[in-house]
Amino acid sequence: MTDTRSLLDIVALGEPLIEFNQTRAKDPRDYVQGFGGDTSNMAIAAARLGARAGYVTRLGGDSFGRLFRELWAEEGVDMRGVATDTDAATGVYFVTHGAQGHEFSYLRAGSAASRMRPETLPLDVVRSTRLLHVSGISQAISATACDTVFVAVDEARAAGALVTYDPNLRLKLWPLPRARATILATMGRCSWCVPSLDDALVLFGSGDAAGAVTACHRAGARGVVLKLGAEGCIVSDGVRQEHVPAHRVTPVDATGAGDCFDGAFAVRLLAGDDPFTAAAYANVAAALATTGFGAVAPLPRDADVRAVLSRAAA
Ligand code: KDG
Repeated sequence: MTDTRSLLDIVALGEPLIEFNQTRAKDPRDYVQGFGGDTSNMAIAAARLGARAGYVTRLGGDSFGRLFRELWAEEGVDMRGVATDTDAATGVYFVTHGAQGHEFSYLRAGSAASRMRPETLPLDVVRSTRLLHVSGISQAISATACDTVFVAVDEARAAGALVTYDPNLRLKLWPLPRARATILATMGRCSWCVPSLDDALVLFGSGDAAGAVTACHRAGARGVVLKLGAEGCIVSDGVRQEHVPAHRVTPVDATGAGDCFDGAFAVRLLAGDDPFTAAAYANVAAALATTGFGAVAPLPRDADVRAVLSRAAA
């Protein structure tokens, strides 16, 4: 008989990053310390929205690694898949804000997470989830992390899990031809590919939103959600395609909004929503995530999202 206590709804795999986010104070050297890392953001978003979420990564044996363990414990994110490398560091990134939006600067080369490799993958965790979430960043940080993602995806699928995949293209981490080859190969293995329009246009070289959805399907993605930022998203289950409008807010910082969308979409899919309804919920969650500073602090709870949805329906 299966021990249902060990089953998780959602497991994300990747690299958590300690965040230093530039404040709007007069001194541009003022930063507030927070937490980031796309897949960790996704797992926390999913936990706040009611899922049994877990995370797979490696942390450094440093105070930043300990901060992450405290954070995930507070957020109820299962850490059976988290290991510590005493001789490596936890990655860090800085967020600065300018006319073009936010910019990331990384201190992560050689980090503990980049040392992930297939032999150390916690197979029990990956095989005991209903949905695995991975990203292009999880693959870009090192060749062994990339191999680990492929093994995790194959193992999760073999165990019957859904796989969601956000290409999260970061050209500071890898060159476009390698990113493109890896990302297209991964699209062919996922249940739902959830790219941003900006990333898709770079990946596919040209085109428009409709062309990007078609290109993701051609690469093998069974379902596609193309995230359009303030314009909402386009959802295609391979048969039906629909534009799902955004919830309008006044954004303060969009860091992590796409990750919040991914978490919310996954939570609602697993709860039994059709993908269009799940995307409408995720649009609201992602919009609320832009109303505060940092990737994690403003992630909403289910009640916050429901309050907006019921106001809109009234
Ligand atoms: O989506 C937000 C993430 O990009 C941010 O938290 C940092 O994971 C990060 C990265 O590698 O850019």
